[in-house]
Amino acid sequence: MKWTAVVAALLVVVATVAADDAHKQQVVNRLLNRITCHIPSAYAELKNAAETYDPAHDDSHYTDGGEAARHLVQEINDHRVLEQHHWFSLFNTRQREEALMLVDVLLHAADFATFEHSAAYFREKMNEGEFVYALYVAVTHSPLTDHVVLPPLYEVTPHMFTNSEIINKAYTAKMTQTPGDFNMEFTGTSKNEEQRVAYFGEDIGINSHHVHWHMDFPFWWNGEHIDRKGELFFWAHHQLTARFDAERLSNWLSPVDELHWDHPIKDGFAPHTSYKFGGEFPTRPDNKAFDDVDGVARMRDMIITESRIRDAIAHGYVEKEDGTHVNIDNEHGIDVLGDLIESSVYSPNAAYYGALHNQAHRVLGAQADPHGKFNMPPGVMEHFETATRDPAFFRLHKYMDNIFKEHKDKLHPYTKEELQYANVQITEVDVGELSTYFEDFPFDLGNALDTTETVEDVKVTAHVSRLNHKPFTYNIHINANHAEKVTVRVLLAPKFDENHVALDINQARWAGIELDTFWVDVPAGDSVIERSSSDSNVAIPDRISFPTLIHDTDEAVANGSPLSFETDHHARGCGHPQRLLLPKGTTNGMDFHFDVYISTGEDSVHDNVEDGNHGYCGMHGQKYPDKKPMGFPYDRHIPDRRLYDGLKNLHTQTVKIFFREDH
Ligand SMILES: [Cu+2]
Repeated sequence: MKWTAVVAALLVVVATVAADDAHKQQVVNRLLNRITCHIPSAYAELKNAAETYDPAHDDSHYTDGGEAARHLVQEINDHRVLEQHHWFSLFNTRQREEALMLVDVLLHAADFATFEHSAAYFREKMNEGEFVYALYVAVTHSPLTDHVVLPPLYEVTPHMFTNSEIINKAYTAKMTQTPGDFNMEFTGTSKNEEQRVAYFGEDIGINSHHVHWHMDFPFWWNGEHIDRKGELFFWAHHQLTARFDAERLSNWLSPVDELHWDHPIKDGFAPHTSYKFGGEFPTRPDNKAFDDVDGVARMRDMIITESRIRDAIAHGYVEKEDGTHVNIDNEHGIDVLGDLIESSVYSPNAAYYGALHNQAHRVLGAQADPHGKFNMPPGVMEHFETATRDPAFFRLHKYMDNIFKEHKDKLHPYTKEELQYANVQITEVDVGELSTYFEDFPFDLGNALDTTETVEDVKVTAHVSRLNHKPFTYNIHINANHAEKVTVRVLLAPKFDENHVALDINQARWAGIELDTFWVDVPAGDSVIERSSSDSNVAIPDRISFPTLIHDTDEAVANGSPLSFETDHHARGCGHPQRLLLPKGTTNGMDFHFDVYISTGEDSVHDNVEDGNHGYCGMHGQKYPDKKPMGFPYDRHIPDRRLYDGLKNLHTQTVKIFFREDH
């Protein structure tokens, strides 16, 4: 073949792949658009599949011979599945089973056409909540949909991310055919001090990160092994907790206290949020004493579960079902404990150690109607989308975080040999201005509303105030004895508590926020490592809005051109929102430790790690890129700070974060 022919052939391949991606994107958009309405006739292929496809007799198109599809079809025919127009909660055992049946079907589709036709078919027959969950999980994990960008959930199921007042206004707008843009307030009033940090717990980006984290790392996952899943459960939630405390300190509030099963739950919560179907989310008053929850757990079960886990930590081993022991007094212990506490399918002994985290979410969610007397739907704590709104979420996670800390504090402190890295000396780190501000963010409410082919849609949006920061850079000046790849870890930690008492090194290290971890080749001699906030490996950029996604995809499909957005960059929804990289700080400047720690590049698992969101979310389908424990070198007790003070490869300084009222 002549080179021109080769190039032409390659171009055809590239164009086909691009067209293929655009087509897949369009299918996923259409499956999720107007999720509570039937597939419209304008989506001819999907509508046709929904009506004529027969998943129970298509064995050759599924990698399991069609077993999962036949099973689900049988359940539907036997009228065993949850009706449509009903709430769905992943923590409801039967509802979860049904959603997972669909995940099973989709993940066994041998080709995309089967994926598409199965999804269309079951979309019309299953509960909408179950369908959305299953489709999101399947798109996240299926190799057939590698480049598909999932639309932001806050625009697919807006009810779960906004409040009833906004939804009511949206309905009125549609009824009166008047476009509207409504200002979404945070719940509660300033009489409630917790409201000062509602901008964080109710941030739709945080909610979105949290729900995606649990889709990337489902507790029920029994497919291909996910690396360090238990440790990531610890780390992602530890970071959420530490970040929440930094926001609290920025607002003159004390760090969050942990939950106690035998004390009343100090803060109540009135969600002001409604299900699309199922009425209002239940409200919990202040100082509610815990009640046993019928069919879920008694409070003494929770206390027993906790003490079994803490016994394991004290013993330094977990007892497996067969009576053998797994030693946890080592750097892998945290991974085992994460699996145990959540608990996931990876738990070595769920019968004995229970499911502390999942049960706690259910128990907290049901406190408004613990005996089912009032037929209340699940509480906000029973959905990953809504859980962080409730101050009880952070109390619960502080409680579990302290259990993890008990284990970490038992491990031997790092030695000088483990911490030092003779090759590099950090001479100086200059950090640009760190400042934050609030801005308005609009999102689309179209999917909150029912639609018919006869009534015109009107544009309905909400806007919400959200925290952002000015982009910043920092330069790390180093001197290296020889050229080598190095690991750079950047941490931020509050310097003072709410009474302006300085945190000691052990308090500060546990309150630390991972800003970035990255690898870079350094030359021998003096050099400067330049890094910018937008490079951070813990954060993701804003999601592409659903209307834009639909518009750009339809255009690409119509023109046979590639998608205009970078699918790889936007494919994952897991990741701390980039704009929340910095805590709010204060008007006069709030003091933080800004630490840079450099160690050998041998800490890296992969030869090459592209910048992304691996810090809190790992690398999809690959090993976590950092060999060291998450949080290293501050994850263990520090008996004597002089050891850290003497390290040439650690640079620590105080910086200020300014909150700008008028930016
Ligand atoms: Cu979570």
